[in-house]
Amino acid sequence: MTGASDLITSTDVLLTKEEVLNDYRIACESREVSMIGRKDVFMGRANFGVFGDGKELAQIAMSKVFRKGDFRSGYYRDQTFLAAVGGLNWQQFFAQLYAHPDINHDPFSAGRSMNAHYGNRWIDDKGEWLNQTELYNTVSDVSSTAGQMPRSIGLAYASKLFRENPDLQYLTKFSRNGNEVCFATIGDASTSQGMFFESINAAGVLQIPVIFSVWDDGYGISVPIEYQTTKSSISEALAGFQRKNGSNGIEIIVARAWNYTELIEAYQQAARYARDQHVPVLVHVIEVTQQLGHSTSGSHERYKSKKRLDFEHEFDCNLHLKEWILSNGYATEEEIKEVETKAKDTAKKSRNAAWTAYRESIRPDIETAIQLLKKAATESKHATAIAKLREELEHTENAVRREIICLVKKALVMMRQEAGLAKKEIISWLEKVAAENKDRFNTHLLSEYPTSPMYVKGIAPEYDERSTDLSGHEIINHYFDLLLSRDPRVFALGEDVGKIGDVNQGFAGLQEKYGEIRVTDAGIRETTIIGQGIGAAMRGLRPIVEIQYFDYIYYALATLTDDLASLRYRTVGGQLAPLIIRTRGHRLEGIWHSGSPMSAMLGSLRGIHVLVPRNFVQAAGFYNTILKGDDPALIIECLNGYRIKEKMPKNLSEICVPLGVPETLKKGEDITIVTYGSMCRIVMEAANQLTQVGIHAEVIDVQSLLPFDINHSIVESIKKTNRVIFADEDVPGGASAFMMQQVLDIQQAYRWLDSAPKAIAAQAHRPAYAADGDYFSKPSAETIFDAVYKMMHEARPKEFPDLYK
Ligand SMILES: Cc1ncc(C[n+]2csc(CCOP(=O)(O)OP(=O)(O)O)c2C)c(N)n1
Ligand SMILES: [Mg+2]
Repeated sequence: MTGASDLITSTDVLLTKEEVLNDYRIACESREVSMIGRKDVFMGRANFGVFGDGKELAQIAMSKVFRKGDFRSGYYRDQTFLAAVGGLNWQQFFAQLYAHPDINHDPFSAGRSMNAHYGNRWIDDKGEWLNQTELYNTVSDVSSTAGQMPRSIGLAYASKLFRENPDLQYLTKFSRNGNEVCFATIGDASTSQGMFFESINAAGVLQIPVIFSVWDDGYGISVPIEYQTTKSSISEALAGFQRKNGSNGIEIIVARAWNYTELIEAYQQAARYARDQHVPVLVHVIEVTQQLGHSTSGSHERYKSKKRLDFEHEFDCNLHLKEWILSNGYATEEEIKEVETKAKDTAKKSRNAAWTAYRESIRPDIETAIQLLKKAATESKHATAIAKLREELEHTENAVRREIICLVKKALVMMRQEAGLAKKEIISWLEKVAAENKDRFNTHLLSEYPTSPMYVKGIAPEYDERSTDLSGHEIINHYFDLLLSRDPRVFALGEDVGKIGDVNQGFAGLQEKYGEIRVTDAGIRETTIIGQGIGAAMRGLRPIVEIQYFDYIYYALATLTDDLASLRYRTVGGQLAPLIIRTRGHRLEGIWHSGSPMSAMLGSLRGIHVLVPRNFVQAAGFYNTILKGDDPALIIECLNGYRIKEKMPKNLSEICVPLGVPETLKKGEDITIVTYGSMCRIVMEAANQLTQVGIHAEVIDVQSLLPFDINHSIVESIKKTNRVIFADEDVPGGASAFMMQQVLDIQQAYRWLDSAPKAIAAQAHRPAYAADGDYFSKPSAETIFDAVYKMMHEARPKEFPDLYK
């Protein structure tokens, strides 16, 4: 490890007076908005604030080497950087602080994220990619500490793919020869997270253009660095990763947060390594301060010593920049004063403009509600009480939409037994604002553009007399071969995916055919495998990344739920990562190979399609559907299906399975059994046995859990059978309960039931090992048979006498 000055190959930092004064202006404005923002929270204008004070200079230095086409993957301290590259103006900064739910005011999240969570928009209003090489790109920030790290690997990895794979040159919207660098930023305390270490290691192995900047202010809220980091220094702790004598690894540069030229030189050097040579770099920015404390949630005087507070005052980077400017003769005291005064003015004006715009956006609702309540009072028997509601609204300072609607609904309840024009107007106004607020707060969980995979039409498999039976793994292997040959954007990545073509040979022989860059082995690092996929998908590629066994998805769950699943929503449709996560599950054996944690997925992956094909022809159809669209998907293949024979369709590369469309596997009129995945075969076995005793079950494979039966076809089956069982091998109250809720509640199927509905699931514990462990842990054909028979016995006891009496 070396200090910045030892590493600099050119010490000529050429700075004009104009540039220096512009830097000082940005630093001053940034500090001012932090201070005003903090006051706004204390005045009750905003709920919470977290700011970038003390980090201004380092970020200005970083901005000088940030080019169009690059990506920032950072965290909530980065306001100065964003402002320096033009990715943020201060009015927008305040709009987000106030949670102004309008993309024209808070372009990062339209009020959906708390303040300091930035991001630019990558697509046009038709959902088509903009030219990223002409943008300063920022991935929308997540709050979870180190959550930005895994995707940083993918953002940088994409540059490697663009540089090394000539077939990708046509993707001119995304790269110019892989010259793009990913700038990842993180706080010192957050480097304690596993995600950070995993990312550093992955970068060192992969040799990709990522610059990790650690803003080291010595604290993670109140916990000092001694409790966070070995040797209290992340650059020392990571010294073994330093690249040397032709080894792989990372470059490590240290620079002080208050030293303008040292910082500029450090970033120039870092950018040369990363951009030119694709060598990852850690820039450890030390002696960082935090003038205003961690956030508005409390003051840092509670936990910082006087000595530390004095240090923070003395090493305020903005003061040091000012001194440097004066002592190097770049400007006079008067010129400096002028910059400071203007910065104050700009900050104040931006705040006022943002606040006024935010309040103006709510004012029409307040005025309308007051008018409605006035009119209601003239009509209603409850005039006095309604007048009180109106007064309450008139006297509520800075009323928000919730308060307005709440008061108007109270009036409606008072008028419940009355009729009249005013009441009618209230009802239609409530409907109108409900629709508007749905638009503001509930849209873009998934793609809402013409490019959505929901619009992909089904294409059925076709067979002829030459169609032969092949094992599931041969079918999917053939499919992946066709896919890799037709679409250079697709690559496959995961543990054992490369050389041996995955543990079940889905990619067998394909690395040899398409090269290591298309079919690639990865280390055992689920979180950054997902991150590698997310980042690459954000840059126009179509990765298929693999979680070797479904149960191990838990290692990556934080990244999947916090980052990938929320991406569209938190950017109001502005950002996307159409990643495919491939895994194999169901009917595995043993505690860590249960293959069935489906409800955990349903609970955490809204924003990702969750698909459960029962065989490999269906799986191929789902891959095609997802690849034609722009959403991410989790595709869970049936582990015990790889060896089962299926008929090979002649149009394998074209078939598409539409999302949210169940398939009826067997017709019947006595009972509907709803299931998915490997349970389809077990349920079919039970259904065939049931036929022999005169019970005709209709078996439905839902095929896709998210989205679920979009055309409400299951209720149609229940209208005929009047009985239903939901069966799977997840925990009790898991995905079987989810299916039940969808059908009974959303599809209102309870109206047609003659028997109590039933959910069949596995035992609550993880499954025991081996054939008997599986049999006594998960539902079997006998479990299904018994449950159906019991239901039929209760309904028609004469026909179906109790089996066990
Ligand atoms: C996974 C997770 N755990 C805890 C938190 C709560 N939290 C928010 S910021 C923070 C401290 C982060 O400190 P550091 O990384 O040094 O960044 P700094 O705020 O000092 O710039 C904590 C614990 C969180 N956001 N995410
Ligand atoms: Mg810190």
